[in-house]
Amino acid sequence: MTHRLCLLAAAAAVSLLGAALPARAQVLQIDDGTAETAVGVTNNFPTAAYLNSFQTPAPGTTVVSAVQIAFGAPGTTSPNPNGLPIMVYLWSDPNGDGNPSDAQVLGSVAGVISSANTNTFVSFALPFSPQLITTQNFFVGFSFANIATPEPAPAGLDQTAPLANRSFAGFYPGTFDPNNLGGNGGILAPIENYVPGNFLIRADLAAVPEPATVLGGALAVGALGWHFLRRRRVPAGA
Ligand SMILES: [Ca+2]
Ligand SMILES: [Ca+2]
Repeated sequence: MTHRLCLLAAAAAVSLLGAALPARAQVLQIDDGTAETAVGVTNNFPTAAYLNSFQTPAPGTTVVSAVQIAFGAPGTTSPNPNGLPIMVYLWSDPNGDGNPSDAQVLGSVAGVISSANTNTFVSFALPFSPQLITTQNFFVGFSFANIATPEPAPAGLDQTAPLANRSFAGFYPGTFDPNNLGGNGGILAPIENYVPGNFLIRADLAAVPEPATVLGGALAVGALGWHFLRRRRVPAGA
């Protein structure tokens, strides 16, 4: 009976530790939430891709569940891009160097630009599977085919404290191939080659159990078990 109670107490301790250290979703971002400017497409390169590079927190475990994008920038003089179609992508980074010239599409979802020029993040859930990231880095972003003149500027850019080699833009003259960002007859480069900043494009990571929870539970079981054995060895009346 005592043994059973002890096991129940251990289970309760694990449960409490689990509650104290819950698995939490995480958002990866390289922007401060406000865009100071926005970029569009260049002449004769009607399709553009805008993407951010992120280091994978735990390759083989990290799962990207959604991409958040804030379009445009407050005060921009470019035409409002609301309602225009985009494709949202999650890419792997096969050689793990953080540069998307070799990026391969893990999945994509069609979307529409909304809430432009307001620093409002729009979430695009990734319905495909898997969104598991096994490479050291990965990319999230969107492509946009311009059909208007003057050109809208859908990609919001945070210029407050820009990080180099984290935001990239590709411009393509013909059919866009998201599995060939470094070729395709286009130009792929860090955005600071044109204007410094980082895109307001974020990655939502799905919750995974935190190692501390598992370790804490194991320690709790071990401590209670040791306590139980110690009590058993103490002579009655001592
Ligand atoms: Ca800013
Ligand atoms: Ca690469």
